[in-house]
Amino acid sequence: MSSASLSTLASALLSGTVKVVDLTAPLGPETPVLYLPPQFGKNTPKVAVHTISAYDQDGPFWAWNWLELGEHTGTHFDAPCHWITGKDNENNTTDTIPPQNFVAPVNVIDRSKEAEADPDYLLTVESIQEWEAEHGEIEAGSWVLMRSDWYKRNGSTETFLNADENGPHSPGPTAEAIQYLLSKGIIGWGQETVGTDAGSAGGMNPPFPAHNLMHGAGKYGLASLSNLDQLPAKGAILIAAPLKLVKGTGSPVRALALITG
Ligand code: 23J
Ligand code: MN
Repeated sequence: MSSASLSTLASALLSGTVKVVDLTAPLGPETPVLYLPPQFGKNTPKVAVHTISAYDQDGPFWAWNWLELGEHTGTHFDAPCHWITGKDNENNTTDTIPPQNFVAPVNVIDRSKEAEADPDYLLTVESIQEWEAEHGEIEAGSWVLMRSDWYKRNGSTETFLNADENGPHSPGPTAEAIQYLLSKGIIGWGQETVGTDAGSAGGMNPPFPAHNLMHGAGKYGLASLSNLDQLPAKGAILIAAPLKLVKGTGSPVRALALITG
């Protein structure tokens, strides 16, 4: 590719004909985190911010904090080593994933109406194929994100996790949908809920199919995304780079999209 395409992009960014959309939720003590019932083991903590100094006797001219922060907190990236199926893959940790993989085209499947009508909505192969018939085929190397408008619930853990005595109710993909997307060669799957799987995914076959199948195939996940309602179905570029945590299984990210118009 000639350097002209990058100069075109540079001008478009400066003139505002290419815009940057923030796909990231606020990250702080109020950020909802996943809750797993006891049979699944331990849980991740909420964010804690500890003051080192605030222009005071602990640091007269400066303010700084240290954080207690789970890798899988808020808007975050799942690396293949997060799941047992991906544990022996090459370059499966946040510090070894090739940086080229952090910038890619993105397909956005809008199922917000369906998720509003049914919080347990599951994206199926047929539904993806309908989307492709309307918007074009999902290409190898691209991300697929499901828009559900679920991010509008992220102000409270209760509305975001949406659990009752039967467990959490939030949308996600079927195992077959993930298999289909993998057959297309996608690089990652993401959505707006607390994780990349549906609330009901613990009872699926395999359990947590987005995690199990994507990471087994060496691919990535993005969870707790925001503002997918600002993206076109096709044509945007997603930028989502995890911290270079040594042997990291995932990381909070500042997820961004470039869009035109
Ligand atoms: C561990 C177990 C189950 C799930 C998750 C983590 C996540 O959603 C995550 O943040 O990766 S569903
Ligand atoms: Mn995760």
